[in-house]
Amino acid sequence: MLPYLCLLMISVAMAMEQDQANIPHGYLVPNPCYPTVHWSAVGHTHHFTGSQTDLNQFGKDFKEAGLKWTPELCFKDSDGDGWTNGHELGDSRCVWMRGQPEEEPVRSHPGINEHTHVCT
Ligand SMILES: [Ca+2]
Repeated sequence: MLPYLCLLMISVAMAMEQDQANIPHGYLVPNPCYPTVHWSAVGHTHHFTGSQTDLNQFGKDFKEAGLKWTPELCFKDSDGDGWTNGHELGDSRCVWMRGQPEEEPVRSHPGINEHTHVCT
């Protein structure tokens, strides 16, 4: 049982790394509760673990976009905080492409509304 659990955890971690590379600043999204900690599972409700059952709205929108950074996903405000996903992730003009440097710094988390999120 333990080897299967380890394989599952490794495959989840590898999938998250692939997903992080598909969005601007995917490795640097700040945790609204702990600014010095990055939220590595950006599309999930928990900052470092991810499963298909705990997707936040950005994760659902990212999945709907085919796990790619598209103009539609970029211009969307997934967490409803008034800022587009692109603005929060440092791509206000929605021109970023995988592997390219970002034009702006990351500002906030696109799937966690900092105005309503309760830190526990
Ligand atoms: Ca937003």
